[in-house]
Amino acid sequence: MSKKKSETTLMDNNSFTVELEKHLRRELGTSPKRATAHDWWQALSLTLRDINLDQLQQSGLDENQEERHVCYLSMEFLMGRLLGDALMNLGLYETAATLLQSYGVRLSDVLDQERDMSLGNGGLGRLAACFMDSLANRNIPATGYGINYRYGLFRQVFVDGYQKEKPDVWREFGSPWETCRPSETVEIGLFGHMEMDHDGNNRWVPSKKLFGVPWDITIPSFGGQYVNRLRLWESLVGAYPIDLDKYNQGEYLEACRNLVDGDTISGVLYPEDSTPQGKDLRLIQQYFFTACSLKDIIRQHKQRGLPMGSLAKHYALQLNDTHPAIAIPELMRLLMDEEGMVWNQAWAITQEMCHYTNHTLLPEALEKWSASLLGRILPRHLQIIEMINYVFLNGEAKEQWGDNLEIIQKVSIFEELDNGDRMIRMANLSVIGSRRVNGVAALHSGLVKANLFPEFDALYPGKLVNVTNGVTPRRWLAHCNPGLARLLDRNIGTDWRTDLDQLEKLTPLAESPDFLDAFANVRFKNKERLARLIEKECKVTVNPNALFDVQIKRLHEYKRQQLNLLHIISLYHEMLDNPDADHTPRVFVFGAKAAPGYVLAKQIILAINKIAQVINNDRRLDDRLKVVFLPDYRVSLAEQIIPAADLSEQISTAGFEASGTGNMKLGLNGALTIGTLDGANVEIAEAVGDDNIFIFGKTVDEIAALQQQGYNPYHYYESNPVLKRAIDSLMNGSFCQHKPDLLKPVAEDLMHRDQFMALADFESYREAQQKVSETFRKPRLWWRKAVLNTARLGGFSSDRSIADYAEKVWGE
Ligand code: Z16
Repeated sequence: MSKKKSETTLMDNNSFTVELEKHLRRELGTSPKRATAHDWWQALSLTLRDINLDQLQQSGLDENQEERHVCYLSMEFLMGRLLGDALMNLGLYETAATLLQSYGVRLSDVLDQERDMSLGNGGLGRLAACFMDSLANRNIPATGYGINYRYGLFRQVFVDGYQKEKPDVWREFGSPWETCRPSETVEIGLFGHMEMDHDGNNRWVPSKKLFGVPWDITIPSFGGQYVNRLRLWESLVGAYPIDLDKYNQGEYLEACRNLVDGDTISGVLYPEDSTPQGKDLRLIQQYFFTACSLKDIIRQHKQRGLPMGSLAKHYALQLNDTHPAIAIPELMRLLMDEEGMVWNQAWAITQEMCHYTNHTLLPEALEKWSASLLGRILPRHLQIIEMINYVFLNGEAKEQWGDNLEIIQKVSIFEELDNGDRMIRMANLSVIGSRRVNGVAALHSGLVKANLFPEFDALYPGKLVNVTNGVTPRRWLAHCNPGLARLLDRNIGTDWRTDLDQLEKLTPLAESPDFLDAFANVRFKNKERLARLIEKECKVTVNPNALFDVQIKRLHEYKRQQLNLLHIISLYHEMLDNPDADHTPRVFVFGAKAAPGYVLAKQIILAINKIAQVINNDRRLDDRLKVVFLPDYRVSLAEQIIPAADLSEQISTAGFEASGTGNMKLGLNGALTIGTLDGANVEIAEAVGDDNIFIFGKTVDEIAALQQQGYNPYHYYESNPVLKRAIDSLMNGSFCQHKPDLLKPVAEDLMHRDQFMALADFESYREAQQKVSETFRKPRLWWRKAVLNTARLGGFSSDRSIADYAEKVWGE
């Protein structure tokens, strides 16, 4: 391949056809004439994977020897589908469409064959995927390290309005995107005990061995020139996991035990978003992928002939939340026990290599492991953590705070329980062991400093920083919204894909009626497309001229889907009271999965579904109000909803949503935001201007003050007749005549507990929603605001986030 040719596309049409047909014949044993849509999907994916693998050899590996390699450690990578994005990145979309057409096959049908790669829960996992994309686009040599779960996040179906979980069978017969690298298998230990060797040193003798087999996925930049790698570990117990002694004694089931155990570790993703469960299998998963990744890094470093002392100079570890925080004691163990370093040298390297991203302030979401549990699985690591804590408390901490017991107890890695056990605070360990700690939005990072880690901020000035999240414009604009992409190309050129600040050029066009019409036209087509999907999935007919009001995110009390629901009920009542008034037609769209054990979240799903059923079938409304809950919300579904959203619901209680990233995706595609001053909403409001966003609700300070004085939701219920009527209708069975008590738990929680103060923000929310309705009735005004949203959100590209990490976190 010549350099010149590779500047436009990496492969010409003829070679592409040849490669594709070769895969059809040799990998799938079929031919273009007989191939099914699924065969075409596999063959196309393999062809693109090959192009990426060729480029991978030329990127990161030989060049950039001097540049620091970024290792992004994450339990979750929510990649979604890969083919459409890859075709776009490699400039082969049209080529593929035309070629398939010549065989009478539609590319869209082929793309639909792909199952989402749902190896993540929500924001944190999708952020990791966007960051992989942006690292490649910034030409930063990087590897994403994670787990090759056999089953990703459960598939969601509704039965009588209840959420039911089904297994996510995403790669039953392998995935064309994954390449196994058995020769780079690593071995790790678990359990066992400590022994004293003849030099008086402690030695860990693990009683279990576990193998990690790497599966690689290529991550191309836009244009395909630069390629990085995502490396996901699969667990295996032993190269030959059948116990032959037992086998020979006829104990076949026992003989296969290791097979089962090996499969279990990387078997399934834990489905909790921001509520860790503290189960030992989860800790083993965390250690498994972290230890495999560190072994892999050290092996590469040695292969390059570099001395261990320079490890931190060549590698930066980014810990995505505390899930991989066991990397800190594991790195210490490797450097001391395996490489023979003394404590201080190992600690200096560890502290220079590690960087930790915090994604939440919710106390229940901060990971803590029981010391006895951790000590049973990883005895050596417990010792090292104790030593880290000892050195810290008797050194830096003592110097700073003397004998101030209250502070010492707060900054200690260990929390002493009344029952005698101790809990290991993984966040404290991560802050102490890292060079930088970052929050994910300006407001959040401020709260991390002021409320979560004020002592650490005082002790380590400059360690705590902010890097505001971002989203990749390749997937979340160019690929998911081709209509808007074409409109942008015609009006501001094509560079926005890799330089999202170019969107600023749209600002003057917001004053052009022709442009506004064209913009609205693109949006109308997207809404028609979503309407068809809603018809198919929910059997509900919606009017594409209505306002599409969208809330898509995990179901969580703090995200307040309940607040949205209360507003919907109040609109319903208003329409029934004044059937002849000129109501703005609305379609409410929900997408959300609840953690299987989160009872209240599941009840909220049930409530939305039941209310939807009543409203959608009420003839009196003249189709002016519809509510749909699209099942199985996931990346590929988000790609269809987002380009069609008019209003983006970002209504969390101020101070609880660390950043949010859906807010960025929706705004970029031209939705207006209705939101609280929480997470990245604050920066979004600054960027788009107060006139182009609907802000409501209590601020962080007001919420804190209310909490302080003792929050009483019943007071709001009693004193607001609209609110009272909405909650009463949940209580009295208006939405489920034959089971009148069904939605009571949701109503009762709101009236008597309401942990996230939905009732306190209800009136302000309703007023903001009234402004939304009024504005939507003036299309010119509405679309002008929408265009300005797109124009001013360029700063929320994950390319910018990665540039910030390079500068503020991994750099000097
Ligand atoms: C998660 O997705 C997030 C936080 C967390 O503690 C655990 C999980 Cl699985 C989310 C935040 O809730 C969200 O505000 C943020 O935008 C996202 O992480 C990425 O930073």
